[in-house]
Amino acid sequence: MIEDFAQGHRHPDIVILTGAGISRESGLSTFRDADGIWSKVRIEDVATPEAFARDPDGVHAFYNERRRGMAGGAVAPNAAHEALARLEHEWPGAVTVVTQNIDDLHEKAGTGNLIHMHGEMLKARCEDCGHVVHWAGDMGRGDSCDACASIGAMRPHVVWFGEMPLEMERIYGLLDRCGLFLSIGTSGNVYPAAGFVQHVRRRRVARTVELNLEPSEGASLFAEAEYGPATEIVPAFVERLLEGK
Ligand code: BJW
Repeated sequence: MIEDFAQGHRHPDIVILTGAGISRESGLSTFRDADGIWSKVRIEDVATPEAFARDPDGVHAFYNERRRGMAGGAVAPNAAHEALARLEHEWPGAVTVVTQNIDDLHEKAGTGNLIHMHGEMLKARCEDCGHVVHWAGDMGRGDSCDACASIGAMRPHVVWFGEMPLEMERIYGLLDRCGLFLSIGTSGNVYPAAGFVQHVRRRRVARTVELNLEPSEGASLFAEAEYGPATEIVPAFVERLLEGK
């Protein structure tokens, strides 16, 4: 670490990468845990552009069911989301949450400085013209685009395997400037997010911390780690950070 801290930058910019584990205690499934989404459906059937081209109805059905579970406000942010929103508001430096999650729990908790690198469940995108629009109901092949009127081209605004995650240039810019990189509730299986810690470590000036239920795939790459449920370890970590400990 931590030259940033040691050199007197007591409140360096913070980048926080979050994954499905932070929303688990709000009732949303993770992907790779024993009861996770990928234990019930195959990635190749629902989370690739090829799957959507082959079976749009099947892919729409998968996302419609998950969207129904989230729309209507039944899913609420938990203490971990709330602690990160508090950090953003109370930390004197910049705090940015880069989430792999497509749920809206960070924004519901009050996080404003937020990048959804894998897209958002409650948005649709037109494959023909790229128009992105809020979408809370079911989506299907009969839907048309508000902007170009194309029918059948609306798709979930999410990033599937083989597609480029969103806002990567901005994210790497933030990683290049941060003095603390926190990774919360992610298994470290999916790139490029899984490579962020190595990117930050190359600079040798930033503190890297993993907060997860158990050691992730890339746990050994972090200088520090704490393990336990997000609703316990994230608020405690934020509290210590704000107290300067
Ligand atoms: C708790 C907890 C509690 C539980 N408290 N913690 C070889 C072949 C093919 C492709 C590749 C390849 N090698 C690399 C790639 C690239 C590929 C990739 O990474 N594949 C790997 C599988 C190897 N990546 C991509 O394709 C990405 N794009 C890309 O690389 O573009 C570049 C490019 C493009 C084109 C040409 C050339 C280059 C895109 C990846 C898109 C991922 N999309 C998904 C679906 C999004 C929509 C949806 O939700 O349906 O994103 S997959 C899924 O995984 C989702 C998640 O965001 C992502 C990460 O999962 P996450 O969040 O880590 O969840 P889990 O379940 O894995 O882990 C949960 C963790 O929480 C666990 O550790 C638990 O212990 C913990 N936990 N309860 C705290 N209470």
